[in-house]
Amino acid sequence: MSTVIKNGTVVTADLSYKADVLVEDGVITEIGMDLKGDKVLDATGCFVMPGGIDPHTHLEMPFMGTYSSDDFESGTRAALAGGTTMVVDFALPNPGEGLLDALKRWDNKSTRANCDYSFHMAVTWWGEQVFDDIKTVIETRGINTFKHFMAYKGALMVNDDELFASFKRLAELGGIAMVHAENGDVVAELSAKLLAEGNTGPEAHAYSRPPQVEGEATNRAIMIADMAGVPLYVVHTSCEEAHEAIRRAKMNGKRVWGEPLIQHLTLDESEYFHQDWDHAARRVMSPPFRNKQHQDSLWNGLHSGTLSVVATDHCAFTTDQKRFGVGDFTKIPNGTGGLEDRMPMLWTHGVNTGRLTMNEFVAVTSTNIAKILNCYPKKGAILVGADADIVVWDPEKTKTISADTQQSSIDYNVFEGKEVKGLPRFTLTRGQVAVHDGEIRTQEGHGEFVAREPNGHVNKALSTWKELTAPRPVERTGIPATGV
Ligand code: DUC
Ligand code: ZN
Ligand code: ZN
Ligand code: ZN
Repeated sequence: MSTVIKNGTVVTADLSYKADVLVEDGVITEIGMDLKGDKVLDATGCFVMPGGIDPHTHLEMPFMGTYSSDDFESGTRAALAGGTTMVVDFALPNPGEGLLDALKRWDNKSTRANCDYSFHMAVTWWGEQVFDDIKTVIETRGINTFKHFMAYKGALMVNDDELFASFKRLAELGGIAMVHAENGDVVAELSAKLLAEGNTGPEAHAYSRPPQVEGEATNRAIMIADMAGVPLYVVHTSCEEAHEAIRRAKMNGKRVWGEPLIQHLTLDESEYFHQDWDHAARRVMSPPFRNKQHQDSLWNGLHSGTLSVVATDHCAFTTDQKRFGVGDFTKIPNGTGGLEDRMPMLWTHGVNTGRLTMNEFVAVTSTNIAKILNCYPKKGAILVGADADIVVWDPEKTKTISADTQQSSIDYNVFEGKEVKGLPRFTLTRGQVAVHDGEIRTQEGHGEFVAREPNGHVNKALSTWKELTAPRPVERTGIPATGV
């Protein structure tokens, strides 16, 4: 059966034009005027865009003594409700666990996905097995991205020697390094000091992770990646210090990307000073929300192109889970949700305000990351042959965000009460209508794994210089005798 999306305006990362889109067997088979199909979806007044890709989620993740509360079913249902048609989740090995064993756990969880998905692999410890497994993961599992935590000391954090070893291995095999860039040693010390001084509330979380810890780690990761020759993707870039490091790296010809989150773009640090403990704790995530100057920096990066992708770091905990941290802010599970709200919030605060063009919106929500992850144009494109992961976007549709109507399984929403204008009329996942005017028609298990090969990205801007200065001993005459 064929489906035709009629009378809309196709909006891609490059251009906007009037056309119908024909979908057969889950892929786009024709784009043109006056197309016919068995089933018609009316896109009058709407923009027909590539479905969103959220490259940063933590679904049902064991973390800080509990599990994040959205799983692959509720998480991908939330994604589709908001126009996102693919998520990329992080598979996390336990200490000493092999990468392939961790992936097995993620394979099992993800069978419930309502939309397509892929994985990044986390490198949470270093040893011979990880060295070997990276190759197997890249060559046999269709995963080319590897995340390293520079924070969460004593748990997920890896040190600089481990970073360098892993980055070199990835450079050799064509992988991309990713970092959670915060200086974990400094965070640990600041946290202990704050607690000792009686700062136990959620606001201390923000004090314990100032922009400098992120700026320092971002710079360090960029320099280590440069020495290893590996491309670097910096997740959840939240502040000017980190953005500045990425800007400079790009200006110097390094292949480095930055990923602000919708939360950091639209919510600020005042949330942590709210009178209500629950309100503040529900917004505890790392990095924390920042002030307005940092927000401006992130928005500027998106339209100037120094920041490439808007994600969510969707890692949802219930209020009861957040309360593990009453009396000790370091025990509040870190994480906020955003999968359902990323696209409407970015449209409302980006496109409707004039900060982003519609084409830039498509670039930062879908196309850029599809290219970086090497699944373009299967994903991230409205092109013949691409998967029919499509959002038919109604720019006039409005709603007030509320936990009462959300798909996420938690009991609150960090965007509660925010008005959005611009929402999906239809969301299609490989041609199936999963959302129609707010009505959810998702199908558990419909989602398929998206394999991604290495794509030849390198980070070798200084390679000619490196050859000239390759270390070699200078042959000298007249060496003075030693010990005289
Ligand atoms: N930050 C969070 O807030 N949650 C999950 C992991 C992370 O880095
Ligand atoms: Zn992180
Ligand atoms: Zn994360
Ligand atoms: Zn309708």
